[in-house]
Amino acid sequence: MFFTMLYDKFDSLKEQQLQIMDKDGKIIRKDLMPKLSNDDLKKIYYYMVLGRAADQKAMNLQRQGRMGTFAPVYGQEAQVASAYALQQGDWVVPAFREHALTLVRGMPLKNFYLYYMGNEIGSVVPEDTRILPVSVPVGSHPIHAVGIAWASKIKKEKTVAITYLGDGATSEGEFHEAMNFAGVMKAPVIFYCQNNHWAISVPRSIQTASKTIAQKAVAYGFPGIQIDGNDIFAVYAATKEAVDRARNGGGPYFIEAVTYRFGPHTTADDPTKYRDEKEVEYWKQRCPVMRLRKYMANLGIWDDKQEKKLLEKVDKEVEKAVEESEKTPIATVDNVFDYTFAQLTPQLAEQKTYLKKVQDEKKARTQK
Ligand SMILES: Cc1ncc(C[n+]2csc(CCOP(=O)(O)OP(=O)(O)O)c2C)c(N)n1
Ligand SMILES: [Mg+2]
Repeated sequence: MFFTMLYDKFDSLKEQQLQIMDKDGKIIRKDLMPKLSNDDLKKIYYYMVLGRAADQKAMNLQRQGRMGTFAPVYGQEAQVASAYALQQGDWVVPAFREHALTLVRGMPLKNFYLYYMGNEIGSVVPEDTRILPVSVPVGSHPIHAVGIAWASKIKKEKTVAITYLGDGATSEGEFHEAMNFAGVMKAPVIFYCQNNHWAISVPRSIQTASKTIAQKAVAYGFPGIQIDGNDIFAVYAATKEAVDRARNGGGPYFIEAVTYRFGPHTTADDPTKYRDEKEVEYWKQRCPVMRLRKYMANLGIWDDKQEKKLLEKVDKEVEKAVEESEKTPIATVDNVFDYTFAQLTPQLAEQKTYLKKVQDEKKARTQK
């Protein structure tokens, strides 16, 4: 068998969570350990650290008024390992807290800054990169992923689509439409739900009466698995199984990655108003970055000197990306309107004409 049927071992109805590495970086399920070389581990670690550094910088920029509101990935960096299980040609359909993993798939870091600086150019992905733009409307994008996956199946492309969503998104009607559609069409799509316990101030406990979020997949006729979403080995193994299965005609797969956001929902939120600091502390003991670092240190492939060098390297990358994004000219009105619809709706055409007029008037004023 080309895949290990992890979901058979971890029945989502029984509240069992797939965990391969414990919170201290020790391997507790050697039998389920995925094949990742030391080089792979270092790469995954690099993207996680880069994601965290990019976040920290973005937070400072927002506080300085140089960037708009954004949703930090802080605490959820193990998402990187899921993108690492994809192949060239596979599609990523993100929500709004996935900037760490999009880097793995070739999204330039400066796009993240551009987007949240309000520059539409940030949504322009490189030609060979299959990532959809950030989707802020909660739960509306999984259905796009299913459509893309279905198209890939019809075209016999052998590519898969993976969509990322939060625990809160599973309460939206479109999420259920997407799940149903995926199951019926046997679309090669993976739903990767980052259950970070909160949807802004709404806790997971009142989001759904289901014991696990993963078990929702059962009702739609495909496997669902709950995993430790801060364990890069569990993340990689489950996503790899899901991707291989989908690519080989097995249809959709649902992964509930149990994780936690350490920071605010967005820069406009104050989590101390609704959650206990003790909860945050509990999860910080399970930090995905720290766990992988401990594992690599125990293996003898990582030390303080390498860590220092890496931090310096990512800081430079972050500074360069910010500099480039601040130097990029603001998107034109055409950039904003020309890429979503082949033919603009009458309302959009009217808005475009209006904005062009405003832009021309502004240009004329500044030239005087
Ligand atoms: C359709 C819609 N309703 C409400 C919002 C406001 N909103 C933005 S994020 C969010 C919570 C999302 O929670 P979850 O899906 O768990 O993702 P997380 O933010 O935890 O990553 C809400 C209600 C929105 N953006 N779109
Ligand atoms: Mg959430």
